[in-house]
Formats: sequence, structure tokens, C-alpha cells
Amino acid sequence: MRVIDSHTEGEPTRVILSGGPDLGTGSVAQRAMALAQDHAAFCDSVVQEPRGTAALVAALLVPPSLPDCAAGVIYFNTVGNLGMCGHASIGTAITLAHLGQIGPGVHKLETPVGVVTLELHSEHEASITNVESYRLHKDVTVDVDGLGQFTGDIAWGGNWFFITRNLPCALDFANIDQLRDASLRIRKCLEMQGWTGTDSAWIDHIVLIGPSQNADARNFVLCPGGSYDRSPCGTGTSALLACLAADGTLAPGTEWLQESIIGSTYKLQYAPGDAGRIVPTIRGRAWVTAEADLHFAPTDPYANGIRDPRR
Ligand code: PYC
Repeated sequence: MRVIDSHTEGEPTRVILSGGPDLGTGSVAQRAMALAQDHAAFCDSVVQEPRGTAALVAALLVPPSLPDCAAGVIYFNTVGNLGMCGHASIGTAITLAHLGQIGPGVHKLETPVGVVTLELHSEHEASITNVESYRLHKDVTVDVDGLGQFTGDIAWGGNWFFITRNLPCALDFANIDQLRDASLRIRKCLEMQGWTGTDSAWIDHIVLIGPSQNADARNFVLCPGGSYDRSPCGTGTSALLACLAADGTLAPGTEWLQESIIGSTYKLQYAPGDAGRIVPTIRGRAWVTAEADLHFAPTDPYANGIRDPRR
């Protein structure tokens, strides 16, 4: 299996160039469903240890079903498919440019949740115009045993997010274990109280948002597998912008600088979408870190990876 690894503002992506399963024909959304239903062992082999890690998002390149798209892409992590992924889309753009498959300018990518637009600015910098993002619920409160109340919004940015400004401790990289633990407990409470996205979707990402000395805000983002986003999270910040737009506190076209828990940043802005939704654009940098062939020896007991039984 031929892969190219990169990181986007610190968060890793693995683009799969060849060696993926036959997913038949149909839209990228239909093929993403086939991947999740029929090829869990393949996904595990790429992203679980010992070849992967919980922070890794894989981007399986597939032929697009839409004629105006440069590629189709299905994102998955150690838990399953992601609808969209901002950092991995930037990583994919930089990887396609590294391969000489796209040049400077605008290109379309077909994802399971809709078409996103890539704009390649340079060898290491790209913008993604995301799918329409929106807030579903405002001011949802959960009571976390021993930690108190967390009030936040449930919003869509290509994945589902609970976004709260109630912080269990300072948004400091040194507090990563405490931030992660609190976010896992907030997510559990949301589940227990029956909060979901539309169509009963699991709210699998938690965003803790607070002040920054260098940007408009700093965040900690819990990802589905329990790892945290090293980048400022493209889909999470898209969801945040949808909330700011709904509150009337960020105007269309105004730049928003979002800092991650490790200090990396994205520049974002949005245009109005349909029915109060927004169309966010995320700008960030990525670097290729490896070009590799993954090997799966028949004698390797962990050829399909090590799946954490708690997830
Ligand atoms: O950048 O959208 C993102 C993302 C989601 C999960 C990890 N990164």
C-alpha cells in the first residue's frame, strides 16, 4: 500500500494512493458507507498502531463521481469514517501538489458530506472552502460529576461538535491530560442525556474554547478516538464560526485567527450560505513527512492493527 504522510499545523494525515479496497461505483458518500461496513480491517491496518496512531486521519483517494472534481476522498480515523476533515483536506492538497497532480489555483474535492474547494497558495499552504456549517442547538447544559456545569452549542462543520467556553482549567498544553479527561466526561454526559446531531448522529468532537494571547481564540479539540487535535481543527472552527455568525458576533468576510492547543493557527472567514448557514474557508499550512509503502506480512499477528477494546 503506497501512502504519503504529512502534518497540517501539527496534526497528521496519511493519504492512501494505492492498495485500497474495491468500493464499487457510486457517489463518494456511497463508497464511504461501503468502506465503513465492509472494510474495517483495512481501515484498522492503516490507522491503528503499530502503523498508525489515534491522532492520525487517513485520506483514501478514490475516483470522483462528479466530473468537475479533481479527486474523491474518504477520511477515517481509529474509530471510523469522518464526514469531512479540515486538516486532512489541507494535507491532501499539499500531497497532491507534492505529487504534481494539482498546481496553484482552485480544485474541487468530492467528500462524503459534499464538495469542498481547495485553493493551493504555495507548496505548503492551502485554503479549503468547507461544506455549509450551522448551529443546531444553542446553550445546551450538561452537569459533569465533580466538574460542574458546561454550557455550549451543538454545531455542524462537516462533523458534529459541542463547543463550550466553560473551561475545566487553563487552555495550556501542559494541562492536556486534564483537558482530555474533562472533554471525555462532557461527551459521555451529552450521550447519556440523549443529545445528538441531526439524524441521531453522535456528537463525537468536543471543543473547549478560550482566550488567546496571539489569536482571536485558542482551543482544545477532543477527537472521536480520544486523542486531541494538534491543529486548530478545520471542521471544529467551521462549527464555531457558524455559532458566531448565528450570534451576530462575526460578520461575513471578517478574518478569524484560531489557535490550537499546541499554538499552531488557521485563518478562517465565512460567506453566508442558505437558510442562515455559513460557508467557511480555512487557511493553513502542511508539510509532507514521509513517502512509504506499508507492509502486511502474512505472519504478522498485528497486520490489521491493534484495536483499542474501549472504543
Ligand atoms: O481538521 O477538521 C479537522 C479535524 C477533525 C478531526 C481532526 N481534525
